[in-house]
Amino acid sequence: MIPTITAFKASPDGGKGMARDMPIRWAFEEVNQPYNVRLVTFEEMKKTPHLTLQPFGQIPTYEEGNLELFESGAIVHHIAMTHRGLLPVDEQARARAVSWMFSAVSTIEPPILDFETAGYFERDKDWYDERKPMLKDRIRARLTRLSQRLGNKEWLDDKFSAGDLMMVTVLRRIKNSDLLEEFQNLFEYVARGEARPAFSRAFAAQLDVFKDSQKEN
Ligand code: GTB
Repeated sequence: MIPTITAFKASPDGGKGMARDMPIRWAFEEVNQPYNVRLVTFEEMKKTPHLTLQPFGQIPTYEEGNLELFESGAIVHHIAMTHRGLLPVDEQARARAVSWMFSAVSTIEPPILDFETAGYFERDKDWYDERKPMLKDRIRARLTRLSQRLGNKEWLDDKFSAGDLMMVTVLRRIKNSDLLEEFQNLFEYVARGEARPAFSRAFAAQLDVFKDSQKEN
């Protein structure tokens, strides 16, 4: 059965592939699993039936037969667990890869999200300019350790895994700031992820959706 995911009908990211259907598309492409996409508007996301699939009224979701999932990390994990190619067969290596998946979303992403959210919603506050360097320093603290751990390796563990897929996805969110460039090996790590053929196919698919949404406007 071909799984169906949901994505923004009109992504606010301007086609940059920043919304969270992107890691799922990428995971599908890595394991050569075809998938369908149901596009939803912001309005539809906040109502049933979408709310039944995603309790917070967000994308992405995943449906396959009677299995319904939400949370992009959990969906990537499910794809990786049910196909070869994104998690090592060796039990310990697999557990390490899953640690990196969690690390991406629960250690690296939170300070990045704080910084992003402040940029969207707090820019006009009189304390924003004072707070911004502090938020950037919190990201730097995490990136410093991550950069040290990656060193001159290609991927976080021996081979590319779902851990790298999630980590690259999270790091892409700061691509437009100067932060990533401060860490040359992380900058190159993200570029390596984006150079994977599976990433390119996923990126092109989401860009097509964005271009179509522009035609409709
Ligand atoms: N923890 C959930 C997961 O990982 O699945 C978070 C899902 C989530 O944040 N979904 C966002 C959403 O549906 C879209 S991806 N937001 C609508 C809402 O909450 O009402 C986050 C996102 C949105 C936009 C950009 N952008 O414009 O650059 C980037 C990322």
